[in-house]
Amino acid sequence: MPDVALAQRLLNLLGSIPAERLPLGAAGTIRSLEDAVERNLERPLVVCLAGPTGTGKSRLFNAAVGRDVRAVGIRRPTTTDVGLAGREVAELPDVEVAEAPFDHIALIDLPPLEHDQDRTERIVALSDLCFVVTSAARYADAATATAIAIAERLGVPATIVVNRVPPGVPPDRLRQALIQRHGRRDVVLLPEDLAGRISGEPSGIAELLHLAVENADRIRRYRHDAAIDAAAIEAGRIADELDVEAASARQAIESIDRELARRSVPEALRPIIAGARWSEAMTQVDAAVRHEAAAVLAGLDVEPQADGDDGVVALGAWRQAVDDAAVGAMRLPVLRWFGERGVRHHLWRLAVDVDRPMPRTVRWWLGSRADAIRGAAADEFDAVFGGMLAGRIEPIRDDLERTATLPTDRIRSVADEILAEAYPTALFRLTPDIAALQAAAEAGIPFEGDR
Ligand SMILES: Nc1nc2c(ncn2[C@@H]2O[C@H](COP(=O)(O)OP(=O)(O)OP(=O)(O)O)[C@@H](O)[C@H]2O)c(=O)[nH]1
Ligand SMILES: [Mg+2]
Repeated sequence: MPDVALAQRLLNLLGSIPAERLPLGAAGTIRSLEDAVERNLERPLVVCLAGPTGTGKSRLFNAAVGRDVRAVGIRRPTTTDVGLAGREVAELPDVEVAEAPFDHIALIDLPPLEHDQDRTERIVALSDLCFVVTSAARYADAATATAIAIAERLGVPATIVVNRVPPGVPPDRLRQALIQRHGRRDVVLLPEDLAGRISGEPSGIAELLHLAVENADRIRRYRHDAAIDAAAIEAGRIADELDVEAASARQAIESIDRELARRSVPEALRPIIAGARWSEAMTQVDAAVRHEAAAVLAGLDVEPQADGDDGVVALGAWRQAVDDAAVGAMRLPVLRWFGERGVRHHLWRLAVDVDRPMPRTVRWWLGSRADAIRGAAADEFDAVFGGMLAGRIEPIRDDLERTATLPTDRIRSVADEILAEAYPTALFRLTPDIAALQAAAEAGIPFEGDR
């Protein structure tokens, strides 16, 4: 099982990109990633008990389940088939599932490794966590070493569970001996039950399974899922393709900004617009804006979008402002009353067509502020025209901006993290730190010494 949280993050990143922006085939990648995440979320944490014969695997299994579902015995081997409790495992459709008091875990009891190594390998391969069950008497034998080696080769984190540790054995010494034999690994010591109770009693195994569930995400991270890995590889390619698009979008944005800065009302159009009736003038301005917008986008592989009314509204607001400025500038109320009609009628035409001579009447009505008002109104007109032009380009520019800022770096880094080499399982510890270890000790889990 891989890091499902990472896979989920990759899925969210890919999902944040509008479908029409994704390259061909990306939809298929997203779907298979979705399936893989769902499958992984539904899948229980698969924990197997593997190891030499007679070390108490089946007894631990029974203790975890809370009743005698597996034969336990002195005959060697006792177990010849696979036992399963808690949850179904997709790869073991024919194995009956014993009900168990633990959630989220599928616990598997195995025949002894010496008697069925193939089966042990197959089951370890599909497990998330392997408890290599050995005993104080058998910890040093070849079957224990082989079980550890199998888990390691398959990239499955393993905890050595030393079962049946007699009361007289000093735990530190036993740990030291284990390190000498198998290297520094995750080791748990379970004391021998002198009363010889076979099942139905709470045992260290219950707490171990509890710890496993609490650390399920971390444990799953050791494994790879082929479907998620494949999707991560694809995601890297998708990010590369999107980067190409992003680069050309950035170029287009630069070119648009450059062109926008250069564009203004075409000089030849000014007298035509200024001379026309207001409604006709608006049509002319609108056509000029459209023409300039087309020029800004010339050579780019984009289409201007359908027009809105914003341009007309902006033009109306501008003319109102010109009117108000003209009327406000008239010195006397009586001039205002008479002048309103005549002067403002001229003023916006003067503002549009800066080469048009100012009629004496206008000059007379507005007095010394005539030039300033005309100049301000003209600047305002140019600004409104520029705003209309920018408004027409804006949706296209925004669209390009979105393409240019897709989270491709994050997609690549999450994909890389998914594909990064598996964590070294030799470093795996079921209890990740001293604090957790102490907490475990307080909870009665029989860990002793440090690691
Ligand atoms: N006293 C004591 N006996 C135990 C303990 N755990 C297991 N046994 C005994 O050891 C013997 C073997 O136990 P099993 O659970 O069958 O061992 P196993 O590892 O499943 O053996 P295989 O199925 O052959 O691999 C049985 O007689 C158990 O009663 C323990 O903690 N204390
Ligand atoms: Mg058994």
